[in-house]
Amino acid sequence: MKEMKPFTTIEEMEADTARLKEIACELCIDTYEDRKKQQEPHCKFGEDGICCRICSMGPCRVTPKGQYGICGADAHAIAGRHYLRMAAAGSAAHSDHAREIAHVLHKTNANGPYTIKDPDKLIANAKEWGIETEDRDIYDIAHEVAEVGLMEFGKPFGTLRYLERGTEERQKVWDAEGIAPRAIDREISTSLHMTNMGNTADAEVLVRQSLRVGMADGWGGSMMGTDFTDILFGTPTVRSTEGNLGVLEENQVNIIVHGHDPSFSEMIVLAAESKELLDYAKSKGAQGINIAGLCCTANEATMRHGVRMAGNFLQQENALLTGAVEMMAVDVQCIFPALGRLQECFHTKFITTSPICRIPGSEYIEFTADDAEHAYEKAKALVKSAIDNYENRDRSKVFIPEHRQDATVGYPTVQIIKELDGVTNSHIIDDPRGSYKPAIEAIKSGVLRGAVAMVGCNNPKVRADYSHIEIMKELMANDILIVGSGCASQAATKAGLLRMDAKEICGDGLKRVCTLVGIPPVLHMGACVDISRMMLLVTSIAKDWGVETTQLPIVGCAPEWMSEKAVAIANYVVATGIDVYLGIEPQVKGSTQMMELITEGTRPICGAGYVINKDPHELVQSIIAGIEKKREALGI
Ligand code: SF4
Ligand code: MSK
Repeated sequence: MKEMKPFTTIEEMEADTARLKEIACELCIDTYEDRKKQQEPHCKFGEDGICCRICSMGPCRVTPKGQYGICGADAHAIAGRHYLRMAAAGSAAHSDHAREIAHVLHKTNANGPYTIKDPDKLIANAKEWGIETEDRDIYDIAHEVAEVGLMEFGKPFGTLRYLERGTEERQKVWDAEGIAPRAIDREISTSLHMTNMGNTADAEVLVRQSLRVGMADGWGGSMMGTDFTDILFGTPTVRSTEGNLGVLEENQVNIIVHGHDPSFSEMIVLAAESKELLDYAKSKGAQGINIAGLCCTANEATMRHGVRMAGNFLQQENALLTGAVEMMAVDVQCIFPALGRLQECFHTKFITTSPICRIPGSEYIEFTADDAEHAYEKAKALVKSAIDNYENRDRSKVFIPEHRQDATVGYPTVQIIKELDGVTNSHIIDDPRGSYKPAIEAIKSGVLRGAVAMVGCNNPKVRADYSHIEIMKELMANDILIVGSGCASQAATKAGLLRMDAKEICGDGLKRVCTLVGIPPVLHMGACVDISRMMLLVTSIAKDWGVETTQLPIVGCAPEWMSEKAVAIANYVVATGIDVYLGIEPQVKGSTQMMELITEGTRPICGAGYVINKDPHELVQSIIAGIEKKREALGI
């Protein structure tokens, strides 16, 4: 029998980081670990969410001698307002990303550079929105879909169109509880208004608006971002790739794309594939051009092109510290400003491309939808400049860690349905969506106990990737299928859990399903914006099963989250009726009422809430117990 390739352990990953950290020390440059130490201990008021600087009478802090801010706001109001502002900022980030994609869709034309890669999805979206499709040019349809989509950001009346994709029961809950979002920008703006000085001080109301602004993300901006990205660049399909810093190549021009918005990285990938630039790279002594991704841009590019993933959030400095990167080109979100100083120690060109993300120390070359027609030419110029930079690489400074793992990626909902429908080979041919019934049968029979959406970032408050990997392994051993996105799925990639043979460490049931269907036990579903795909997956399963989303043995887990986007996500997942297990405490601990509201207080509103535990081993046990409780309630 062929020997199984070893998984990469957390200790091996940490040894790579330690070696790269030594390089940083030799160069007298700090990394996040140093800066974390310098920040410790964290400000207790900030950590507990009871410091307010919303107006210039403050900052006000809640202390034993001062229970109220100058205006009279108590700890619950202060923590609640801070929490809502986080959710609103997260929703703004995802949704503004989607808005840019909508503008790119509006700029498509048959001559490129942006074209329509998934016309079926475009037509389905057009029909859903009542847009005429018969006998129309595909680009006319695309432009109208983009316009209608853009109206979702600011329409004066009604609620978001995508809410109709929810189950009937969810739609009733959202309406009855006043958490059905109106226009996306309206919810973000309302949240900022409510938390402006002299407005809402009632924590319960602030939490309810957090659900609503989260919904504006998950069932608005993120969902649109995902759909329009598929229309533009193709709905992902299953692909083989590799992950971890070992994907950087000793003898090739290494270009890293980093961030979230794929409209820019798509052009870089296409440019790097051109014969002209490949020949040029060879003329400069390189064996090829190696594009690798970081964070969610990596997830987007790998799902559509098989681009290899250099790593997740806390690996961005490590990537530069290898000394082997000719260019790091970033778009938006999750980009350390530290990269601007770090690149000065190497030959690496650090390129920022979005007016949303300008960083000192970078070279700014703007890519926006406004100038879409020149995007490919600009990408070619960037790739050429990376090639020119290859000769400047100082080989005495290069250390590329050897760890890299095979991975199978690319499981959006359509792909999952296709794969899982094969569990019993009982395709329901009269259902155009396909059917989740075989997968449901697997859950009902107990072959699979349930499913967990593993999502979220890294956070130096906990050991990098440790919680992700420990939790996933335990879930796999307990026959719980995992769908992953964002940096969580890259943690799985680096460990080797996206390999087909990762089924060998699963329980018998999950192993059988993986073998029968030919899937890895962790299904890579994309970027953090793609968690909206998971909402549709859960909705479809609930519909096919004939139960409510709250009843399903399916939960979300973000053990290492850090971004405000994660707060928006957690809110829309809860509002969709799915419990969320968190390994990092939201900064509201200074308010007992807020802690109660986010863990229990949302349950009477939407049937779900948070479970928070910093210990990953305890957290995973509570996930398993939660899933088993749902199974018991369903009588399965
Ligand atoms: Fe202080 Fe109230 Fe102003 Fe906040 S809003 S800084 S609690 S006075
Ligand atoms: S990149 S939001 S660190 S998942 Fe999406 Fe990763 Fe979190 Fe950024």
